[in-house]
Amino acid sequence: MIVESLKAAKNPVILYGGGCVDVDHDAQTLAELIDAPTFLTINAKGLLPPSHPLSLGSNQSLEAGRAVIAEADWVLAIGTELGETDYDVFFNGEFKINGMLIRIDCDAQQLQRPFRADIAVLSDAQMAVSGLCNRLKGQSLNHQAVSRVNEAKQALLAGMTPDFAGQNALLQLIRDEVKDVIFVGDSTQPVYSGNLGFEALATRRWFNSSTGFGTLGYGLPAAIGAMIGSNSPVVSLIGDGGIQFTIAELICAAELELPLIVLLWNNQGYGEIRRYMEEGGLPLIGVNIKTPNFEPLAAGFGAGYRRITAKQQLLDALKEDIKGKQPIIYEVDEADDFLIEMGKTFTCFS
Ligand SMILES: Cc1ncc(C[n+]2csc(CCOP(=O)(O)OP(=O)(O)O)c2C)c(N)n1
Ligand SMILES: [Mg+2]
Repeated sequence: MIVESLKAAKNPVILYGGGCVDVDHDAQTLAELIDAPTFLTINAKGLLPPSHPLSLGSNQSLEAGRAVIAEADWVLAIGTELGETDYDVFFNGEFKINGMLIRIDCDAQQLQRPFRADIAVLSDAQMAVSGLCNRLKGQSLNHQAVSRVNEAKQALLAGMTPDFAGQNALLQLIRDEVKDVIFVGDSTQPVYSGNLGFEALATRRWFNSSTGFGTLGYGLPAAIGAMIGSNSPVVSLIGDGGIQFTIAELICAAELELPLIVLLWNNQGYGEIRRYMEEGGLPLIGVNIKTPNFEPLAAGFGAGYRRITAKQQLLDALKEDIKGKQPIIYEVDEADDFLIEMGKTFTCFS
């Protein structure tokens, strides 16, 4: 029934969620066999390579991404909760599925919320994806997906702000410099930007609490856990507000001699909340907080410290510090010129 529906479809799309994180190359094969624009939730980042011609990354909360989904006559959603933080992160209720919805999930209840499936399949993601690939092999479906994807990409690039581009360029630079790096983020601006624009090179490389309740302070202890659990280099992304919730955990990383990079995003306050207040014309209450001097604080916890102000300085520092034996804070100020400079050449999907 699913195969027949996809064959009859005019402009299907695929939504892969975190439930697909262990699906093999078939995830890519299925997108190609169906010839559908494909979105990845934040937890599914890395399932398709960044420059894959059918991938629209994790941009389903942005207008150009949403339009592709809203126009689709069939939506194939696999292992995704279709939750707000992935599909309606600006909470404006504008995410719409107008076509027929096929859902595949290993949780029966999830198949009907928050969007009711027209066709619901209770299954492990790998089994379902491989099964569909087998059924579709040899059938050349053509849905002009690449041109729909390219059109949406152009619109997404045109809508990019310098801040967004600068923050994503910073993340991409680190990704390309530190092999197999895992990012573990808090609720801070570069994480919000990266949730949309960052392209992971493999799954399980991009974690943060913003996909759930977004508790401040998560990003530091979770990064320590990721480092212990994976033996990979880890960069914690955390703000000057959020780090104050759990900064004492630094001494744990020092005790374990973990060369954890803590990228401390400094904007002298609860920046994202301040922005909401400014945009809403509200009085700024409780967001311009006093933040500590992080250099002596780091030293007190047995951690290193660098104030990062240039691209080359960051690259040199990373080379040295990931081989080190202590956690280290890299303080970056949101107003640093090098970010805007890097953003000028940033293109998503690479
Ligand atoms: C425990 C907790 N309190 C409040 C919030 C609401 N909140 C989300 S982001 C944010 C601002 C965090 O500031 P900072 O860590 O400096 O990051 P920035 O937004 O400035 O980049 C706040 C207060 C939250 N997520 N968790
Ligand atoms: Mg801040």
